Amino acid sequence: MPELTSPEPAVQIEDDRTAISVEALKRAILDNLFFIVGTTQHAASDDEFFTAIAYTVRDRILARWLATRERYRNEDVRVVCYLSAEFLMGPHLANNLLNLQLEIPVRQAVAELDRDLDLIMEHEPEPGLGNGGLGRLAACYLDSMATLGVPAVGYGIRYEFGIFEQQIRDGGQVELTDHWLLHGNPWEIRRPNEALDVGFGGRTEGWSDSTGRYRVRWLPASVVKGIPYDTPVLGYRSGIANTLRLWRSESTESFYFDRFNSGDYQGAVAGKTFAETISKVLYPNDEEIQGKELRLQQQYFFTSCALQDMIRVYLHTNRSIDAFHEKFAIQLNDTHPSIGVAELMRLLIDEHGLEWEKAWEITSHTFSYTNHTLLPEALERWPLPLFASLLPRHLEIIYEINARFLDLVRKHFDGNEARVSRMSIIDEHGEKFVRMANLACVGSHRINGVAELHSQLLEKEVLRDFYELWPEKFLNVTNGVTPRRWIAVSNPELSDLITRHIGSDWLGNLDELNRLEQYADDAGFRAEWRKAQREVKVRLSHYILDQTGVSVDADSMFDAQVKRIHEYKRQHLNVLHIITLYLRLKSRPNLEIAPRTFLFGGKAAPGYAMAKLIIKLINSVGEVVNGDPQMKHRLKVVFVPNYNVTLGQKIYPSADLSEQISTAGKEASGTGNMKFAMNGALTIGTLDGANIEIRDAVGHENFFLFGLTTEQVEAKLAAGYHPRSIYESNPFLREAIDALAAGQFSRGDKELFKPLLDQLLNTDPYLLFADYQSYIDCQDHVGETYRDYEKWSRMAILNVAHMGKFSSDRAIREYSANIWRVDGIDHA
Ligand code: NBG
Repeated sequence: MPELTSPEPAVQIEDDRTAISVEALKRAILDNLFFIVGTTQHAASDDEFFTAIAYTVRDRILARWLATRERYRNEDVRVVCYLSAEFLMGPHLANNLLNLQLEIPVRQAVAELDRDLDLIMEHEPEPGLGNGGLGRLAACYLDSMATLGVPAVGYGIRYEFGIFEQQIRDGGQVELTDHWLLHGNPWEIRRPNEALDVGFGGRTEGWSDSTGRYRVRWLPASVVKGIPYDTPVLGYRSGIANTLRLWRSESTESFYFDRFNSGDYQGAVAGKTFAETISKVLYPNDEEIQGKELRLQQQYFFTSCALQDMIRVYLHTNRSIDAFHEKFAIQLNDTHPSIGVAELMRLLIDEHGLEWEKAWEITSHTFSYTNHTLLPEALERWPLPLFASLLPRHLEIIYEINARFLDLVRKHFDGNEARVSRMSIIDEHGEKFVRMANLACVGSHRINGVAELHSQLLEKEVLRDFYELWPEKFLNVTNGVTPRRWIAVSNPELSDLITRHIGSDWLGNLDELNRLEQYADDAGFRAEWRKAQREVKVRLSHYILDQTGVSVDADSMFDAQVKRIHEYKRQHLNVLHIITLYLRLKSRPNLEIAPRTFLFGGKAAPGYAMAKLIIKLINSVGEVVNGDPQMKHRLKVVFVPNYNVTLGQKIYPSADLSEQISTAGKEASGTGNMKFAMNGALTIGTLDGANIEIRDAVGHENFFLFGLTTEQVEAKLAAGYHPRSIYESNPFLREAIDALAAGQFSRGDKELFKPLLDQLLNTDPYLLFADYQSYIDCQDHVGETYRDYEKWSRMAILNVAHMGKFSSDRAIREYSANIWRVDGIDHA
C-alpha cells in the first residue's frame, strides 16, 4: 500500500472555479447561492447556504474524481465492486472538508459571510440509506478504500425514502417518512447517458445460433430503466475520489400514449408506477427478512445494473470477456445482492455467448461473500413460485448450478443425502424456497465472517457443511470503522489533543495511537483529557435539553447504549439495571453513588412489537426516574430520538461507558463498540462479537466483562433453562420485575409490559435473567471505578491507545490482500 505522506492541501488546480483562497471560496459560495440556489447572501436560509457551500466543495472534488475514474478505466487495475443494498453514508460536508483539508479556509469564508459553519452543517440532511451496522460498514469501507487507493465502486440503490424518521410520542416510537431529497442532493450527479435496462417476469425460449448451438433467451414481461447517480467518495489526503453509484428505477416509457389516447388513463401510468416503485423506499428491517416481492425486485434491480455496468466498462477496454474476473472483484455485502451469481451467468451465457464452464469459472472467481449475522430469521430465502414468476431464466440457471453442485457434494460426502438436502440451493422441505446464502457460498471463492468468534461460529454451525466441503474458502475479517469520521469529524476536541501530543499521522495510521500509552501516567495529560471530554458532554447536554426537555449533568457518568433496538442486544437488561439502581436508592437514600445519565438511542423495525415495547419501557422508566426529586443529581434516563449517523457523531464522543451487552453468540461483530472505545469510553460487555477482540487489545483490566460465554449459553439452553426459578431465588431481580408488573413504571397500568414480562419469566430466549446478577455486580464495579476519576482517565487513555486494530483501513488491507488480491494505486 502507498504511504500517506502528502502534507499539502490536495487541491492544486487554481482556476476560478476551484481556487481555495478564502476570497475565492467566498466568491464561489455567493455565486452558487445566486446562480444555482437562486437567492442572495442576506435572503438565504441556512438550508440554502448549505447547498451553496456543498456545490462549492463539490467543484473542488470534481477534477480528481474524473481523473480517478479515467485511471480505473484505462489502467490495468483490478477494481473492487462493493455490492450492498445499504450505504449509510452520513452527512458529507464535514468529512469532505477534512479529506480535502479545506476546513480552515471554508470556515473562514463562511464566517466572513456572517454565517457559522457548524450551524449550517446541522442543516445537511442525512442520506439514511441503510438500517444499521451493515450499511454503515459499507460506508466506512468506501472511506478506507479511497484512502488506501484501492480502486473501488460502491453499487447500491438510490432510495427516494431512506430509513424512517423516528419520533417519540407518549413514550412510543412513531415513524415518519424520510424526505432526505427534499432540498435536492448537491453531492450527486445523475448520469442518464449511462442508463441500463433491467427485465422482470415473462418467460424463456430456446433457439439455435448460427453454429447450431442451443441457446436460451429471456423474454421479460416488463423492463425498467436504471439511472445511475454518482457521489464522490474522497480518500483522506490521498488525492483519490472513488465512486458510490446508486441506481434509481424509472420507466422506459414515461407515458403510454396509445392507452392514454384511448381513455385508459390508469393503464397509461401503470407501468410507470411499477418501475418507479422499485427504488422508492428502503425496507426498515435490519435482521429479519420480510419475503416481499418488492424486496427481491430491488435486489435484482441494482445487482443487474451493477453487473451490466461492469461488463460495459470492461468491453470498453477491448479485451475479451474471458478475463472479466481479472478486472473486477465483487464483494457481496450479505446475501442481498447474491442473485448476482445467477445474473452474471445469464449475462455471460445468454448475452455474451460463453459456454457454461467458462462462464462458471469467471463467475466463481469474481464473487466473494461476507456474512453479517447468525440469526436464523435473517437467512434470506425466496418462495419458489415468487422467484419463478419474477426471474424465470435465473431459476433455470440456479437449477443447473445446483445440479452440478450437488453432484460434487454427493461425490465428496459419499452420497450422504442428508447433507445434499441441507446444502441444496433449493429448500425442498414442504413449501419450496431458493436459499440465497447457499447460492452465495457456491458462487463465491471466499466467504468471511466479521469477527473471530462470528467466523468460528459460521464454520461450526450456520455454514458448517460448506466449511467441511471447502475449508480453504473461509476466513475471518474483523470489522473496522473509519477514524476520519468517527474520531476527527465527530470529536475535534479529542483529535486536537491527540495531534498536539503525537502529531497528525495517526489519522492515516491508527496504530500510531499506541504512542498515547506514555501519557496515561501523566496527570497533566489526564486533566486535559477530561477537559476535552467535558466540552463534548456539555455540547450533547444542550442538544438533549433541546430535543427532549430533559436536563442532564455533564459531570455525571454518561452510560450509553445506541444501536438498533433488538431483543438480542438486550436494551431491556440495561433497563433492569436502572430499575435495580433506582429501587436501591429509594430504599437507601443516603447511599453514595457515581451520578449517572443513561442514554439510549435506536430505531425499532416498524413491525417488531417487542422492540417497540422496549422503547416504551425505556421511556416509561425514564419518566419515573427523571420525575423523582430524590433522583436529582443521581440518575437520569434519556431516550434520544431518531438515532442515525449524525446523532452517533454526537453521542460516541460523549460517552464514558459503552454498553455492549448482547447475549453471547448473537452479535456478529458490532461496530458501535469500536466507535465508543476509540473515543475513550470504557466498555461493559459480554464475550460476544468483536468485544472479545477489543478486550484483548485494550487489556482485560481495562474492560468490564460480565455474563455467560457462548458455550455456556448453549449448554444452558440445551439443559433446559428455567428463568422463573432465577426470578424466584434472586430478591433484587424479583423486586425489579414485580415493580414493573405492578405498574410502578406505567402509571399503574399492569397490562402494558405484560408481554415482555411473560416472555422473560417463561422462556427468556436471550437469557437476561441468567446474566442479570453478573451484570449488576459488574455495573457496581463500574460505578466504584468511576468515582476514582484519575484511575478512570488512565483506563480510558490506554483504551484509546490500543484501538488501532479497529480502523477500517486494517480491515480493507486484509480484504485487499486475502480476498480481492488488489493493490492500492499510487496517489496523485
Ligand atoms: C450486522 C451485525 C453486526 C455487524 C454488522 C456489520 C446485519 C444483518 N448485521 O454485529 O448485526 O457489526 O452487521 O458487519 O445488519
